[in-house]
Amino acid sequence: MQRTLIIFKPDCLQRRLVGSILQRCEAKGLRIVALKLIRVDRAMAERHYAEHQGKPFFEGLIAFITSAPVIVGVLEGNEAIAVLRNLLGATNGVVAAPGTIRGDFSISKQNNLVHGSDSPESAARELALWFRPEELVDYTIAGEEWVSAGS
Ligand code: IDP
Ligand code: MG
Repeated sequence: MQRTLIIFKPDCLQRRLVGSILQRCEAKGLRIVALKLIRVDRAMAERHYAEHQGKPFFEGLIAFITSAPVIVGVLEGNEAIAVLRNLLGATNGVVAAPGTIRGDFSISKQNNLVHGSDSPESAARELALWFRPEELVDYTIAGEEWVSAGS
């Protein structure tokens, strides 16, 4: 089992798409380990997007992610990091494949609705950045073997 960070970005909440997108994640077989609604401050945004510091879109990205509340969460499942990235589709909503979240709901490079960790290293860094260990909830979920057996 693997864990990945998900952020429902401000456009996702403003467009009332959180439920539709979380539904796709749950239907796929990912389960919620943590979830919280927060307003991101500039320092947190800069830490999360540190790898993009200096890029032309950086300032706009920080302004966007701090502009309105987000929902940040942790999802768990077989190959959760790659599974979520595949559900999201390409970064740019203009070219993201239909059937993916960005392909179906986004037509922007920046306002692409959802963040997902891009590697095990990123997931570990991002989980530690956004959540205290006690916020990650362990529990059993009915029927899990029907979803995840045989991985
Ligand atoms: P990712 O979210 O698919 O991993 P990254 O390249 O890590 O994409 O970029 C982080 C975020 O920065 C993107 O999700 C998007 O919101 C924004 N972004 C990336 N490239 C551009 C761009 O060229 N113009 C505007 N915003 C961008
Ligand atoms: Mg990225």
